[in-house]
Amino acid sequence: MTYKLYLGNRLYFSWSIAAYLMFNRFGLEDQVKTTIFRPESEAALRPMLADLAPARTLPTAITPEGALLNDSMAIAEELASRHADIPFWPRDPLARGTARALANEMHSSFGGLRSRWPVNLRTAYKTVTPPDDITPELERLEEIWTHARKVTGAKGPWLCGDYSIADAIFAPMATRLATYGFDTRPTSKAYVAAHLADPSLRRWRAMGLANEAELPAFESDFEEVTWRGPTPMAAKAIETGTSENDACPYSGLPVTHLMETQGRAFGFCNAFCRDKTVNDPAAWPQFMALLEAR
Ligand SMILES: N[C@@H](CCC(=O)N[C@@H](CS)C(=O)NCC(=O)O)C(=O)O
Repeated sequence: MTYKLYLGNRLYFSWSIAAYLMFNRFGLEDQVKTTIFRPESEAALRPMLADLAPARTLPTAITPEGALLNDSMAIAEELASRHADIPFWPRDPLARGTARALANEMHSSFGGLRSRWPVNLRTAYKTVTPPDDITPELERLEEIWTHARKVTGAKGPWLCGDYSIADAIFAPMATRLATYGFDTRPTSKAYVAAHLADPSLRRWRAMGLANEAELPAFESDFEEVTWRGPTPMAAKAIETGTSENDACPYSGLPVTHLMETQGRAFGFCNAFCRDKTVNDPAAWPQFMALLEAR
């Protein structure tokens, strides 16, 4: 079974992050062929999406039978129906109902935050004072995230027990709070930190930093500060050296591009595989297996 998935620039396209997580975070990454569109602005996007009519929005997933899923929640629900063995939604009915309510509220609301503060995984800004229309939305997020954890008795970092669709759909919002420094309320702070530490999201960001252009249309003039997620293990690309491995940890192909970490050299089959690893080595299990093998 192979899905096709069409997404936007990894650093800026909010719903695309959620759709990627729906495949990557739930173990379906081997069943999907992903295409990334890189328009210079949202306005430049529409002509690029002619083949995704009638909706022409990102994300879009196409099922093996050809159904065109042009909406994040449609992708979520269709995957949940098709893969009953994967707990996209919590199994417990109380937790499931709560997760559905929250996911759908995210999808239909928070227009202030979504329009004023674009997702930007490239950087974080010094905390800005939220405009008046955003403060109630920040309070609402804190309220519903706290409510979900309380009624479902969530003990771990996620809203309704194990990571579910509700968490995937809130991931872009969590990064937004981190980028603009709004992760200050207690539940929000812990929840945002959990997303920023999540390896699936870290891989997406590491790939974005490796491969996506910085687009002025999505950037702000605020003062930039260090990314609010975990500090990545230090690593850098190198031109010469002797790689400990002969085969790329991702593709198995011969090594052509080198990276150094902890005074050791490792090789990859192309610049993208190398650079995504340089950006956050610990997010990549295949690389960590190599690092820890000796
Ligand atoms: N309801 C859609 C919204 C998708 C959406 O608005 N995508 C934007 C980019 S984040 C887009 O494709 N805009 C281009 C356009 O509307 O022409 C979903 O949840 O997936």
